Amino acid sequence: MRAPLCRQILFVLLAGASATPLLAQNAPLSFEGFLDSTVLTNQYIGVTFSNAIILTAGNSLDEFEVPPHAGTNVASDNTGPMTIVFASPVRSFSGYFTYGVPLSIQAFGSSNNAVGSAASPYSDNEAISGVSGSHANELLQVASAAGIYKVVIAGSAQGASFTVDDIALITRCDVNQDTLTNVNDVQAMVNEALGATVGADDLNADGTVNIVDVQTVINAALSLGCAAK
Ligand SMILES: [Ca+2]
Ligand SMILES: [Ca+2]
Repeated sequence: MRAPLCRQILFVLLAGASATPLLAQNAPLSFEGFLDSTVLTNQYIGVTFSNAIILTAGNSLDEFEVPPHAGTNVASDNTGPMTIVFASPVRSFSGYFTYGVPLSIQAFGSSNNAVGSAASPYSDNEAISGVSGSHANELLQVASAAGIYKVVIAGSAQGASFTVDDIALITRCDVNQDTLTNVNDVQAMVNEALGATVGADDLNADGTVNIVDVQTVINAALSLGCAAK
């Protein structure tokens, strides 16, 4: 049986992409591949960090107290609360957090209005010195159907108070909302454009679900960012 048309198209597109960006936004942000103490800004397409720095196990990171969720790198708050701004709104933000002080995550909408928040259940969940019952790398999440444009993650006002690893984003291009943007989302978007399923994802907000919305998802699947409005 032949693959569905969109899979063939995507295969051609992927085969033609000779240099897939190293830092894809279509998968969780793992922070691997950076040198220790790299200041995070706009290395991930469509995601802008402030007050964030890479820590590497065995170097700046005490991995016994603050183990990575996976791999060897994490991001940490640097000189103050970490802010993450999204070029295109996300429906959900989550990550695996280890903290030495109580943590709060505030989510903001298009007019800087509060749209969600989360707080750490413990005051300290470090692997060795954390409070009884806690565990390192706790999953914290904020979500808003209206769209999250910015999150502010606050521990100590001076920074150096928490780490985060494997940040997962659900963008509007992640049609099936599984935190990955890939051929399955392209297929789902094609089905909507063909009328085979309900056209729920008018990504460019022009009042119709068609090939333009499909192209938007293809671009996101190719790690070019999700340009949905
Ligand atoms: Ca998906
Ligand atoms: Ca549209």
